[in-house]
Amino acid sequence: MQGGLRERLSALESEALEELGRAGTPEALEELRVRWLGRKGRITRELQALGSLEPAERPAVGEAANRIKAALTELLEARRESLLATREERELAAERLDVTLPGRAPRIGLPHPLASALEELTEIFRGLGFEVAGGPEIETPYHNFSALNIPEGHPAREESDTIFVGGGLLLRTHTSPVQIRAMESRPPPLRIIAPGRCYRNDAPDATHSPVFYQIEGLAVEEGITLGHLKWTLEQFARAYLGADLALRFRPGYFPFVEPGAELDVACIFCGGRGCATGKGSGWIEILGSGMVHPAVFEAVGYDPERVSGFAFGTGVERMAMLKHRIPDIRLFYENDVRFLAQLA
Ligand code: 2NM
Repeated sequence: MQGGLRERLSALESEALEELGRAGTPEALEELRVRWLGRKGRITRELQALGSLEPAERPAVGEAANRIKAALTELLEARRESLLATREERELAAERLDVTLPGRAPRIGLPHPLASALEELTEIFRGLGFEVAGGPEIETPYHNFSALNIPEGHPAREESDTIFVGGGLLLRTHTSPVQIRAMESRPPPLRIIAPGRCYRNDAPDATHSPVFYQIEGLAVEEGITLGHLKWTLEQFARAYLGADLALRFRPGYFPFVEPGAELDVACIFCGGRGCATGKGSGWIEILGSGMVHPAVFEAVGYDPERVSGFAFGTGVERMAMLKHRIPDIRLFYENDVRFLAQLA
């Protein structure tokens, strides 16, 4: 009987050791522990069988059983730790981040060339003492035409040039109505520019776009002269296009000014020798201007006997095209990223 128990214990030990070697996960190992060393485990049950032994045999067999139990416990613990370590290593390897890997560079947006031109032009006029004014893009014919001394039936009112939106309203064809509204709402002196979007019923081509930007300017106070206008325009043109520019100031007609004048620059393409851009003249018109017509002052309630003023208007695309040698106004509105990035 005694020998039988010892042998069974030793066989159980080999069996347990073999199973232990096969357990591949901490969970499988825990199952083994319960099966072998738990309260109803096989080793535990063998130890309970000690009670049926001769009292003299119990110590030796008990000692052997306890040694096996201790050895198994120790082995289980060691194996568990090694399995846990292996698992953690595998998990860490799977989650590994290479923090030295370069990030994906975000694509940075760029200001649109028109936005840049608008800002640059605006800053020049700010530096000359002008404030920025704004107003609606949908206008009344009164503010867009009548108050500007453009009577009904005038060719500038042609349906073919103006986009009407119904309700007797239209899309402003210039930013002059902003100046009219400014004069209506405050007394002189006034020194403002009106940058903004304008609309005309034009078919698009290299120099026309149905949507375009203008900057207009207006200075009103006692004693304003054509000399002030000429000086202001020269400062502006040199600041934007270059200090050593050849300029030409010549008469021109607009219903809302008297006298009216236009400013030309020597053609950047042919240097003034004459080419298609300047229609052979060697000069390119960059803006219209003049002394505000007394009829305009009367329309807004200013006294033309007391104040005088100058006004001017220029196309933002046109100015940017000249400065950057852009051949076609439609490039501003097609949003070809190659063009946009090249100009930014
Ligand atoms: C131009 C040319 C000449 C102009 C006049 C006014 C106002 F409202 F004061 F009468 N604003 N803008 C003006 C004058 C605009 O653009 C070519």
